[in-house]
Amino acid sequence: MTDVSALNARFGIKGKLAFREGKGGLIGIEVTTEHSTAVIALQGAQVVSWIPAGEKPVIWLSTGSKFAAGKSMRGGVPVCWPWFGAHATNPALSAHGYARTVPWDVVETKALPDGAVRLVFRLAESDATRAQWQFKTPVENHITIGKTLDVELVTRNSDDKPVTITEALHTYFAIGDIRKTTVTGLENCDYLDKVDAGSRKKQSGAIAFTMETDRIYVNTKAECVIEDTAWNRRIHIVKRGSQSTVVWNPWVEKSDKMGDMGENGYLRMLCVESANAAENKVTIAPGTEHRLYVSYRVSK
Ligand code: TA6
Repeated sequence: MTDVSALNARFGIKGKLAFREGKGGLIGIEVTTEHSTAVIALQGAQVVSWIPAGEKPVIWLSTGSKFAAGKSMRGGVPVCWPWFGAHATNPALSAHGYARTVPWDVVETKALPDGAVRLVFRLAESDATRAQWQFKTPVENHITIGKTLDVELVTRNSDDKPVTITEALHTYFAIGDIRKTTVTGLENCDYLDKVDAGSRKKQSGAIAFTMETDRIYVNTKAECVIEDTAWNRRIHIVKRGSQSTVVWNPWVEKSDKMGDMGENGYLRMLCVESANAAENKVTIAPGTEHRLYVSYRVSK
């Protein structure tokens, strides 16, 4: 179902949740609660905005982002699945998998007793997806909009053999100034430094940003905190079912080359991605499921 009026008839919630046709013909879902507002793109089941009441936006979306069927959006909470980064064997396949650029179906929308709104999406499999991924692994994205933003990616193995995936909730956070921002929680963690030929290093102290930064922290279940001194706030990142945390800022040269980061976009964004990547790939036994969960909140 991709017709806005039919979606509103079946899944709309008066005063809380409405489907709209957005830029590039993509369908957006506008969620309004007493605690926060959000916008979710149906393509990729991708949160593209989350604004707690009385706060600045927490999720960043580039002013230069493209909006078109089959194209990834620059910002929000992209779902990287069923692989993270380059495909292991086929360079012709898109980095970060296909989940973020294909249609998803709405399974359920619900107004919760605490004032939050919950949405469940399922990736719409097709010949195009099956051509890239031959396993029977239905995947859902469960999103709760409330005092926190909770996202849970659920992969079920309906196949008769184990299936191995890598994945990430590739979240772009909005910050005041990357040069005045640090990340805590990953002290003493090993990481693979993608701007230094993937060499393995150990984190010493908080992460500060003075150049392109692209690191996969491995074997960590730690909560992270983005310390945003420019906007005088903290963003707390809690996760479950994730052994990797990716920290990325493209800095100025790469940002200019990317073409969809907007004017000096790199200054106002930071990716802290809850993932299972590199050595932390996940093998799901037949008949079982794997859940990757994050919860975001802000504090002063
Ligand atoms: O998660 C960090 C990263 O893998 C970077 O290396 C950079 O490529 C970024 O993702 C953006 O990837 P995308 O495919 O969305 O342009």
